[in-house]
Amino acid sequence: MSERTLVLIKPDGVKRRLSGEIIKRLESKGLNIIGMKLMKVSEEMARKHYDVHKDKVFFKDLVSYITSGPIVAILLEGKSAISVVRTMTGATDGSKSAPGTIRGDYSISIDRNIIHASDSDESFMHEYPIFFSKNEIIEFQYGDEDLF
Ligand code: 3AN
Repeated sequence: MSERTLVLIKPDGVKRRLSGEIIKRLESKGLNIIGMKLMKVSEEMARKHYDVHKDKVFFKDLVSYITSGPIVAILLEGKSAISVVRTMTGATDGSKSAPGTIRGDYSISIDRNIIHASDSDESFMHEYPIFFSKNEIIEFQYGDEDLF
């Protein structure tokens, strides 16, 4: 079933010039980009995005990290997009995520783990309006759906 998901290439991913590599993997898998931009995250946006973690000890660090530099926000659409992208992302702790996953290949840390990806449709519905307005979502047919 076609789904949508949100990916954020976090400030460490952008600074390490991994954006192209990550976008390449997502596109090659067969996911369609329907929104994408380089942007700065305000403290208010960060607090809203990480709302579920507001009582955790690392909440303050999460907010300061995601606001520390530009991110690339990407909206994707495709078959089982949420679970497919989570599988490609790998476990939260980069030192434990499997080789072949994005974190497994590029991160060795739990708090500098390069990428965020929605973990459920509920999270996606909460998260995506923080980063995209309606007119930034481009709906079009790639026309190659039968190849995937
Ligand atoms: P994921 O990004 O894999 O869905 P979550 O939702 O459990 O992971 O956590 C959100 C973010 O909080 C993670 N991407 C990570 O950067 C950070 N985080 C999670 N657990 C810890 C922890 N124990 N210490 C520091 N940061 C953490």
